[in-house]
Amino acid sequence: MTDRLRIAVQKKGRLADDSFDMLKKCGLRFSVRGDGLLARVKNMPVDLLLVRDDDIPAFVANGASDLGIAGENVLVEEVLLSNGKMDAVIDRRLGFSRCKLCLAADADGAIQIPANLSGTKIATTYPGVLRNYLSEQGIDANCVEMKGAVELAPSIGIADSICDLVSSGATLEANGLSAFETILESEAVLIRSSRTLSPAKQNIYDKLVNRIDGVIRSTDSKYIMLNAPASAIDKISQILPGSDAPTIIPLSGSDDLVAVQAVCTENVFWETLEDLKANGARSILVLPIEKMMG
Ligand code: PRT
Ligand code: ZN
Repeated sequence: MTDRLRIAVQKKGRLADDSFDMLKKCGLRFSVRGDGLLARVKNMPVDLLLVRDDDIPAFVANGASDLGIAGENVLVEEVLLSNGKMDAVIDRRLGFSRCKLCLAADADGAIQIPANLSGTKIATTYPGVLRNYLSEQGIDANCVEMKGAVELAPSIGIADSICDLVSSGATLEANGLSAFETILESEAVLIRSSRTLSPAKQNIYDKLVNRIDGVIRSTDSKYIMLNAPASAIDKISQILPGSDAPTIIPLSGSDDLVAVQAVCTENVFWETLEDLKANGARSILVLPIEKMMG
């Protein structure tokens, strides 16, 4: 039987679509349908194990899967609940599904800073991370474990505050709550264990992570083309975000103007374009980059 690399991915939920998207951008061809637990990649020896996000770190740790894609929040929680015994670590950060695990309470209530939590009840779906934080800070508070709808706990009197994930902040606001402390900043991560892969799987892994790195870099990267007076090149090169030496090309029929082309590895905002224009750049074009390999 040929070795196939197995990756555990959330089947359905906030992480699922972005995880599938990233793997598709890496050139993997697969379809996810029905109740199947396994999706076979057609053009690479890779199988996707489709599961709930909370199970992903354990599946990687116990060898049911070679890799996994999950929120850092879930990885940290599962490792803490295992008292650090779970063999699952971050291989690399993936840059999507960013969120924060925050402490929040009634915007005008008695709890405004972490020290106010002493002797109170905090509702959460992250008891591991919360207890770890409380003990590190020397705060003596009670953790009320819930499976969901944590934001409702203060209004129905189950707890005095909450510890929950926040992305836009709309849920907190809708429930009259306000975040006063961030315990953990999270994004999607690729998870692996300390086990050595077979040479065949290692080969597939090397190829895959090379492509993942290319996808991550190209997500924020842009190709910029502009014309500018030769005398402005130094200033313009400094403004271009995250670019190495730009390519400078003389323009036919012009002694003074040159064309500048550069790969910018950081986000290019409108402000950057306005800054470039103010420094003499004209005909500025910003193009997306689909793939990159170093
Ligand atoms: O079924 P399964 O167990 O697989 O999924 P799940 O329901 O446990 O998780 P899911 O799909 O909701 O989230 C998966 C992962 O997405 C999380 O573990 C995080 O890593 C990441 N993520 C990013 C988020 C959020 N943003 C997020 N905003 N997960 C949850 N939320 C919730 C939060 O709990 C709160 O209820 O969204 C609400 C707050 O959102 P805002 O935008 O109103 O602030
Ligand atoms: Zn879950």
